[in-house]
Amino acid sequence: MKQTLRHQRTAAPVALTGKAATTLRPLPLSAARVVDGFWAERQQVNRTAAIPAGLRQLRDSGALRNLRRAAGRGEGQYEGPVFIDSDVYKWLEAIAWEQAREPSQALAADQAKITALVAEAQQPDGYLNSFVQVATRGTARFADLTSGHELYCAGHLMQAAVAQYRATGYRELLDTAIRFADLLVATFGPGKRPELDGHPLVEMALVELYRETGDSRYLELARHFVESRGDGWAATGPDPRPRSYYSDRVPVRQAVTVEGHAVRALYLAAGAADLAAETGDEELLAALERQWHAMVTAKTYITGGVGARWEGEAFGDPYELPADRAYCETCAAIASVQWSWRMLLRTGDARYADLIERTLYNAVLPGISLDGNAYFYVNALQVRSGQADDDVRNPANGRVGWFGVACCPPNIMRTIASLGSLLATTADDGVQIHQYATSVITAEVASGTARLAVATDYPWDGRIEITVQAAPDEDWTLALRIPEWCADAKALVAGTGAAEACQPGTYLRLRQRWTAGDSVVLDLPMPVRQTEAHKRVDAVRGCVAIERGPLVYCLEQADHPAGVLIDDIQLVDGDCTPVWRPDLLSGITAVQMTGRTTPGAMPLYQPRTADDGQPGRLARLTAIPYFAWANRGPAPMRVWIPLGPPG
Ligand code: FUB
Ligand code: ZN
Repeated sequence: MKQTLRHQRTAAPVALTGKAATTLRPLPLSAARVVDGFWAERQQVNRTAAIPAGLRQLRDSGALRNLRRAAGRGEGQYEGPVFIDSDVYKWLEAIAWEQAREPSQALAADQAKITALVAEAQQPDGYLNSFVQVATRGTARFADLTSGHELYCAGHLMQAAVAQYRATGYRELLDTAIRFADLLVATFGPGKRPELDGHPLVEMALVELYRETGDSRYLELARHFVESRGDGWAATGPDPRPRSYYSDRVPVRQAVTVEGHAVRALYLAAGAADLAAETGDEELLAALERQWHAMVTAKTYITGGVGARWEGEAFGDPYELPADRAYCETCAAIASVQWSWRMLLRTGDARYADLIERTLYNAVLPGISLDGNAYFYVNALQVRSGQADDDVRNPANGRVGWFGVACCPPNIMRTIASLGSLLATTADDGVQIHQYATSVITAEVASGTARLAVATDYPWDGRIEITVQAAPDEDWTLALRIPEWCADAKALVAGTGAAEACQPGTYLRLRQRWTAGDSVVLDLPMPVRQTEAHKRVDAVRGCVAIERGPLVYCLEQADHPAGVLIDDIQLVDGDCTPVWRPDLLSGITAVQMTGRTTPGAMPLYQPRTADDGQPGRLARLTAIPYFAWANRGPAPMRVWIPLGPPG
């Protein structure tokens, strides 16, 4: 297998062309390496537990058997949902990014075997979809674009192929993807078939394939798919849910908010952002900024999770953010990160990096167990005692090893494997650090190369030390994100003795001629915060959420005795003390607080009383990071805690 620098230079999910109108440029994984600490542990679990288990699940679920059947060498009926091929592609993408981080013969062998199987399943004209080839014997090709997911699967194939090529230089999957993309170019677009896939994703993938190959037909097809949305061409098939479900009610340029199926909406937005970057389209960018703002100000959970409704896995109305019936699909959080990343590259605006941070820690990471073997599809913010049903997605039932519809697990795998790409960027004036992790960042600045070592215990501690290991002999700017949650950040540039003023939600820009050995210490104090929601979020009125640093906390029954039911608990305003607990949940900072149990049984309804009657007993409460919940079996949990009378 070839490994060349040419490929590694672009080894990240987004690699722009020279023409892209962005403010920032992404770094490849080889130049933004997480080397220790919190995210390194997660990447290790992803590599050693989640990804190998994922391969077993691809075998057990029938995903690989389907491809073998499509290749004409397997017996039996098609298995699983129509889009099961996409599980294989997302898993292939994950192992590609893993190899960019650290090549391995075992991963390379799995990659070669499954890549060959995918190529073998492809038809001579480039078509590839195991459901259509096996279940309909090829008769239903592009026959149900509304719900058939053929272009969605094609998009995941393209993303995996680009990843594999960028990470390893191995191009068999890329050639397979190009053959399919060429068939799509010949089939869809102006003067050809006008329909759209009911599930966006191919837009983002086509732009990335254009970026990799330079073939502008892929960019043009992406443009067509983005611009035709809203004309009603997605919802023409036999499953016509409301057009908003398919992101096909309003043209992207005219939309003022996000609506409908959350994953669909956000993959489309990410693809449109890619298009806006590569074409320099300011009007499209402005529309996306408007929609992103509407999402963040009225349709996003405190965790960064999105998609409030189970019905249609959809965004709700503004402020419709129930904690207990929150849907918050893990894939929707990942799509949100993908969209924000593209907006950040385009604009350089810190608010996108802030949302990425919030979402990664509190909406993506909760989707996978600490041991990497079990998942959540739905990420509710409250589970009550006695709540359970037969829906495998319901978090009240606990985490599960895989799902019949398994979009989320391999999506998490590829996201964690490629996480380094979100850490930092370059621009004409220097390097920008967006996410804090113990890492080594190498970037071209001015007329040379800068190498930075970042050391931190983030997210548990806000001290971040950045040491310059190499730098060109010229002035350049080191930009450090000051998180929106951090009111009292301080930065000290060693040698100058002067503390720099830091404004939350912006970048601190330090411009000078850096030399090897220079260092900056950024101190982001992390007092425990009590956060309340906008009054229109009726579901949590009178409640607070506990936050510390970038983490959202929750109460889980496992940390409380039976007499302290967290369903009934009220928070007594007072001290909230962070405590490092190496013994708990692989090591976390817990938050100790005082609460009050609500007394006795009460009828469902009763005449309003002037007070709460007898005050309940005082109780010690322990809050844990929300991402770590449900690692001790299913249990009641709540993020939002009602405020009670003072202690
Ligand atoms: O339709 C493919 C995937 O299945 C969607 O992205 C998820 O929301 C789930 O419905
Ligand atoms: Zn999913």
